[in-house]
Amino acid sequence: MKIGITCYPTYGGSGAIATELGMELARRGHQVHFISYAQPFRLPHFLERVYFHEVEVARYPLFEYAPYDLALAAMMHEVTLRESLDLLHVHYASPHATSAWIAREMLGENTPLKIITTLHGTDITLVGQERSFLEITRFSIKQSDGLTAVSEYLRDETVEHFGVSPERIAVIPNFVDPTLYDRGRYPCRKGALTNTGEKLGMHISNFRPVKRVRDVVRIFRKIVREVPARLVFVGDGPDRSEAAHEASALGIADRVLFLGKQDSVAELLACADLFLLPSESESFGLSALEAMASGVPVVASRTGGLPSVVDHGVSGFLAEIGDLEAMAEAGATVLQDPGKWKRTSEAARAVAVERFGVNRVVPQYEAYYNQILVGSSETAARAAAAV
Ligand code: GMT
Repeated sequence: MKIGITCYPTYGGSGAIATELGMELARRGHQVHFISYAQPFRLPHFLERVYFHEVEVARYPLFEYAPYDLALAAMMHEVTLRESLDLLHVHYASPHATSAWIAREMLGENTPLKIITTLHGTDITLVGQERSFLEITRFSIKQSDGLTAVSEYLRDETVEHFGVSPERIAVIPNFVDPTLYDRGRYPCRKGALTNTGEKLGMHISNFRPVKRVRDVVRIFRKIVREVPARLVFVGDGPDRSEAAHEASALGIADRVLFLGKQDSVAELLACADLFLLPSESESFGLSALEAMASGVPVVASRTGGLPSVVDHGVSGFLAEIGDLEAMAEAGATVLQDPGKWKRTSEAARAVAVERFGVNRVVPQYEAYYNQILVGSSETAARAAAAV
C-alpha cells in the first residue's frame, strides 16, 4: 500500500504514535509518505520505504497568519498525484482532516483517495469543541472515509459531542514496541541522575496545563518525606517554569531535575522507579504506556482513557484528579515495598506487551486500511476489531 501520513511533527503523543506507525508499516513492506511542516521528531533520517515531504507556507506581507492548512492541502494533493497514494491517514483532526478533505475535493472523482482520521484527544475534547472550531471539526471528521479513536472513552466523547455514529469509529489503541521500551536493554545510568540509595521518579510530557505538572511536584514532595528520591522531568512546554517554581516554593528544588526534550526516552525510563501522570484529562496516556513497557509502576489520574491502560492495583495505581494524598501514598508504598514494586513492574510490562504491543496493534490498522479501500467505515471497524 502507498500511505500518506500527516501529523504534528513536534513533541507529543499523536506525532509520536503516527511516526511509530509509519515506520512499522514501512517495515511491513508498505510505502509511507510523511507530509508535515517539519520532520517528525521520532523519525530518523533514512529508512527504507519512508519519505518525508515538507510543507512550506508562502509568506506574504498581507498574511498576518500564514495559511498552513491550505499549503498542507496543496502538498497532500501533489504527493497523492505524484506518488499514487492509496490513502491519507491523518492524526489529530484539526486542521489535518480539513486539509485532507480539500485535497480529495481537488483530486476529483478520477483520482479516488481515501481519508482516515485518527482522533487523539484534545482535537475532540477541547480544541474541537471550541465554538469557532466545532462545526468545521464536525464536518471534516464526518467527511473522512474512516475514523479511529485511541480509546473507547474518546470514541464515546466523539459520539456525544459530534453526533458521529459509534459504528463508524474503530477503537484502535496506541501501541509500544516492547523491544525498544525494555529496561533490560539499557545499562542503567541511574548514578547520573540520583545518589546511591535514592529512588527515581519521572514525568514526561509537553508541560501543557492539562498535565498538571505542579501536582507532579506536590505529589513528589509528599513521597520524598517517606522515601529518599529524586524527580526527573523530561520534555518542555508552557508550564515548565511553574513546575520549577513549585519545587523551589516547596523547598525541594535540589531534588528535582529538568532534562528538557530528550530523544532517548526509552533509555531514561529504564532508570525510573515510578512514573507520575496526574493529568486533568488524557484520552489514552501514551507516556504511561511507554513507562509500563519499561516496567515502571505508574501513578495516574482516574480520567479519560487512562483506566483502559492502567489496571488499578495491578499494573499501576489510579486516583481521582487532584487527589495528591492518594497518589503520593500509592507511590510511596510501592517504592518502599520491593515485592509489590516487582509485581507491579512485571504486570505493567505484561499488559504493555500483550494488550498494546506493536505486533498486536499495527495489524489492526492494516486490516482497517484494507477494508476502507474496498468498503465502508462500519465494515472496516469490524475488521479491525476482529484482528
Ligand atoms: O490531544 C492532545 O492534547 C495532543 C495529543 C498529543 O499530540 O500529545 O495527546 C493526545 O494524544 C496522545 C496520543 O494518542 C494520547 O496519549 C494523549 O492522552 C492525548 N492527550 C489528551 O487527551 C490530553
